[in-house]
Amino acid sequence: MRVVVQGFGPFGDFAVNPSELLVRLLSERGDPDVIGEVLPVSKQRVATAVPELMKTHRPDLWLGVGLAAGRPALAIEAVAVNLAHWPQERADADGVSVARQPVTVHGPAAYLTTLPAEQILGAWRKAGIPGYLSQTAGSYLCNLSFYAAAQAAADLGVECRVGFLHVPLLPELVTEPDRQPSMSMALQAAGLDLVLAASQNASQGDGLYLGRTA
Ligand code: PCA
Repeated sequence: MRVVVQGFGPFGDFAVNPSELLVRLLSERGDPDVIGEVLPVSKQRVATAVPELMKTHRPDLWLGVGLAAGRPALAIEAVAVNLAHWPQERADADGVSVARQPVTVHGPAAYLTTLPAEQILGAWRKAGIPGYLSQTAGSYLCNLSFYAAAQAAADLGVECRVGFLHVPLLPELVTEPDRQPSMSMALQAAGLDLVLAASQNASQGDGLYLGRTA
C-alpha cells in the first residue's frame, strides 16, 4: 500500500512545526511505500504541489498533518470545506491573505474524511493516547491542503483514503504553560503510527459514519 504523508513547515509564532518533524521521522525509516512531503505554509505552493503529488504517487492513502496550537490532543478532521479565509495577521509564507474565497471554484462545498475514524479513535484509546474527532479543520492552509487532496483524488480518479491529522504544540514550543496544552514528540509519533496502521488495515466500509457497512 502506497502512502503519502504531507506535513508543513514553520509558520506564525512557531519556529518549528511538529508536523515537519513527524514527516521527517517517518521518512528516516526508509520505507519505500511511505512518501513524506513537507510543504511551505503557502496557498500557491499547496494548491500546485498537492495535485502534483497525487498525480505522481497515486497513493492508496493520503494523510495531511499540521499543527493546531491550542488544541489539547491529536485530532482526526472529519471534514474539509471549500473555504479559504484568513486575515493579514495570519498571512501565509508569501504574505498572502484571503477573505472568503473558495478553495476550488468548481468543487463541492465539502469533502468528508475517508479515514476509518472509529478504528483510529479506538486505537488511540487502547494505547492511552489522547485524541478526538474534530468537526473543523479551520479555513487556513491545513483545511486547504486537505480539501485539495480530496479534490485531486476525485479529479484524477485515484482510489485513495484522504484525511488530516492536527497535532498539538510540542512542550518546547509552549510559551504560556498556564494556557497552552502540549504533547511530546514521542506520543505524537505513536499516535501518527496508529492512524497509518488503522487506515491501512481498514475494511472497505470503514469510514466516518458509525456502524456503516458497504
Ligand atoms: N497548521 C496550519 C497550517 C499549517 C499547519 O501546520 C493550519 O492548521 O491550518
